[in-house]
Amino acid sequence: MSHLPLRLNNKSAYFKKTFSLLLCIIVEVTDINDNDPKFDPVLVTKSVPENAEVESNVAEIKATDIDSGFNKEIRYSLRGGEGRFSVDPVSGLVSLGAQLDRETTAEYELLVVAEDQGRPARSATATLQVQVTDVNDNPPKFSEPEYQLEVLETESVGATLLSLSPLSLQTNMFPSRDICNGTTGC
Ligand SMILES: [Ca+2]
Ligand SMILES: [Ca+2]
Ligand SMILES: [Ca+2]
Repeated sequence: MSHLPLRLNNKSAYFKKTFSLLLCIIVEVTDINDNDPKFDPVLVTKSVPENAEVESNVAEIKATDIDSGFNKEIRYSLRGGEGRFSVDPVSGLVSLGAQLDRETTAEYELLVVAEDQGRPARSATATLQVQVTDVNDNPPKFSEPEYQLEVLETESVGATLLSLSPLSLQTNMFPSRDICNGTTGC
């Protein structure tokens, strides 16, 4: 809004007197929605343990908009994430919407959309990468529930009969065991 003073002069020869009038004109510049919302940064990476509680906070992704009024009022929404995440439409706070399982999905890539309330609306996106970290929540398992062997009675003591590798669903945990023709290790 600007105030523009205008001075009008009226010099009358008859009255030999000067009258002046000060007129104030108010010019109000109305905003148009000519700016997109902006994320900074546009890529956020977060680590979340697979046993994190539902509704716990994951990240706060904020955008700004230099317009005014409705043209800068931002609402947030999410794309992707298989329904396991939700975002507060006003604050941009991303939280866990369902239980995670690293052994099923170890990483999610979400698109956070910020849309202003102008007419027409303008929008921007940011990427949120969620890396699900491992928790020791699975016991080791053998690939078969039962193994059968035939062993010659002439088999020498200490010979390897079967090599078993119990499979673990956890990361970096693949123990192995040899079954030998004896009561102790081969
Ligand atoms: Ca504007
Ligand atoms: Ca805007
Ligand atoms: Ca696990």
